[in-house]
Amino acid sequence: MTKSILLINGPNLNLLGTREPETYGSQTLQDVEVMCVKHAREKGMELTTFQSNHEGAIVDAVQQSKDVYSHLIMNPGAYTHTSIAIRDAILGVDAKVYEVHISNIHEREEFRHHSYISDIAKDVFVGMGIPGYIAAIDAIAAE
Ligand code: CA2
Repeated sequence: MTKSILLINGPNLNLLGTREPETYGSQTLQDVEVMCVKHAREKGMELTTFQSNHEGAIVDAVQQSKDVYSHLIMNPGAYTHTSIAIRDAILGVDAKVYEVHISNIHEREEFRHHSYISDIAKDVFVGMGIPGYIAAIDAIAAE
């Protein structure tokens, strides 16, 4: 079966490349999305992108991914640390979930140390910068 990936980025990740380059790099979200689509295609997979600043819209996207995508790559942004709703939506789909964080959430403020997603994710990539998204695509290709 061809693997199909939905890449979901959460709140404020639309600001990538516009500020805080020391934490989040200098590539824009569009740069990252184009790079991920190309990289997935090179590995023989289809990747679709989605970004929202709204928790409910992310819940909707996860629900609607059911039976459409075999894998989700998710950077839920700050909702990582707060959202039982996104966790519950993930538990309702069969897709394997790979969690990505550009920064190392475990070396930042205490409130970023806990993720509601990590224990239900197949793998977690933190603190690798933007290449963490590529690492997640490679991990899916290698399954
Ligand atoms: O390290 C990550 O990828 C985070 O998911 C990013 C979230 C943060 O709340 C998480 O704790 C860790 C914040 C995203 C903010 O993105 C920006 C990007 C550029 C400029 C400003 C914000």
